[in-house]
Amino acid sequence: MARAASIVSAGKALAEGNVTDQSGNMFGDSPLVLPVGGPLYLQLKRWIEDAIKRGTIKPGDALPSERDLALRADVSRVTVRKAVQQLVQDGVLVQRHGSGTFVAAQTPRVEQSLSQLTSFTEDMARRGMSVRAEWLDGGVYAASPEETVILGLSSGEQVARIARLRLTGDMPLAIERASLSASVLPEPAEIGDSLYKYLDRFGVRPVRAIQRIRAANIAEADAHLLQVPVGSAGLHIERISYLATGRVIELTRSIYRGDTYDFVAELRLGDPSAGAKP
Ligand code: 16G
Repeated sequence: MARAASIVSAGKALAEGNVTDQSGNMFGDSPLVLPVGGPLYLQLKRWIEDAIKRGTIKPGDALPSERDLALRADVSRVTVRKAVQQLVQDGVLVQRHGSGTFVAAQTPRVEQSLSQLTSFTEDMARRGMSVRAEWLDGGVYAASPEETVILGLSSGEQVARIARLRLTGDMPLAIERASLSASVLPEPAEIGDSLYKYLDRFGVRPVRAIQRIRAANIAEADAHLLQVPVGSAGLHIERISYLATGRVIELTRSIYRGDTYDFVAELRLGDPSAGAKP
């Protein structure tokens, strides 16, 4: 009986958008009132998602233990585990070994114009966001046949390769793998924080680029670096950049997190006959 009464009062609190108890504990001590409809684990998943949306549970907050949640939601521990697993897969919750399950940090959405040839550093600075790079690889190598063709290298010419994880604060946003002729960049480590700043210094900053974007499911190694679940949505971007002379200066292939980036292009009414074959 007592339990039925507390469910009613929790339901009233939920309807009023307040699920914290008087002690200020984010989950309170009262039973969770799950939304109706669908399998139990999805009801619990929706309850947790709603609590995050309302701000009742905030990024970084720890989730109560599986046992606690099962008791409070009046469901089995298997149901709790299933709901939590799905939320971890969706990137809503993160599990840290030995310390529990937490609400994931909120990912900022970044809008990037597709009509400006800017660098990662400039894009972030314009938004007032911090930027840093973690080096994954950097060195001078024998060029692959593909690099030789795209970069227009003469036979036997070497390439400088730079692979970097790009982050804002602690949040990884993209992995960029660039190849340039080693004659342009003989010491890859010398680029410092920004490749384009380095190229600018030597008068070889690109003035034009062709960028190809396609959807990609992020594979295991990259997912690990980007701190997203394996197979989550990403954008594979290839940028081939040119000097004013028409020479290709850069071939960069990147994986951007799909949950953080919006690429935006301004479209204008064009001449419908342009591009039509005679
Ligand atoms: C951008 C470019 C990348 C370029 C980098 C230089 C895209 C998809 N890629 O991220 O091709 O190498 O900027 O940035 O926009 P940095 O000067 O900060 O090193």
